[in-house]
Amino acid sequence: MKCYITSNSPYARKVQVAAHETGLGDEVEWQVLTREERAEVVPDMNPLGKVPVAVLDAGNVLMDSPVICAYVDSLNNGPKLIPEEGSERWAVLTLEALGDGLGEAVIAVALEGRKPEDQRSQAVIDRQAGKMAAGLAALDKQAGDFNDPPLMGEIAVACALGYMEFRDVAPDWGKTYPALSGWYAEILKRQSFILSQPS
Ligand SMILES: N[C@@H](CCC(=O)N[C@@H](CS)C(=O)NCC(=O)O)C(=O)O
Repeated sequence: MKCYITSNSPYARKVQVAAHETGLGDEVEWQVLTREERAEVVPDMNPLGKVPVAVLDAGNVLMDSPVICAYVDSLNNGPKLIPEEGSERWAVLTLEALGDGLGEAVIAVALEGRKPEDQRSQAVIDRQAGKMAAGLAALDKQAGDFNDPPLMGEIAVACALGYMEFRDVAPDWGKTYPALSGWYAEILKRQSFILSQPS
């Protein structure tokens, strides 16, 4: 399997972490693209032009990080990152969706904030920052119950937080959300996160 990623996408990082956590990191051929290469290469595989996108050995394309991560987990013979059944499965997928949604809000705040002042919409920033804060508050309450070792939900949350720190959109967030921040400091020590740091 070939997986197209960029070096700082939180969604691409999810796939990297999932592959490393399941021992499959070396089985994937990682294609790290620049933004320009992404614009050139990715639309032929994913019409939305987004990474991550994966091409399987048989040639079929998988897109969207939840799909690619679920595929990686399907190849995994060890403990699953996504439980195969029961309420745990839906809890993990729901936490993954919350992590992904937090990432979307963070990206929206960062992109809007980078626009020249006369083109920037404070209403957009406030709306997305509100979602970000609500997501962080909900996660801070749940952090004490997070799975250890992490499953797919925790991986998505940590990748979103990693991007939030990388773009510095919520300086000092750890003071407001101490449980989440303490948990995040620990998960960053895992090899899978060290190997996939945004750059
Ligand atoms: N829902 C998608 C989101 C992927 C996504 O937003 N990727 C961004 C990078 S973080 C991207 O490639 N954006 C390029 C663009 O929108 O043109 C997933 O989970 O994979």
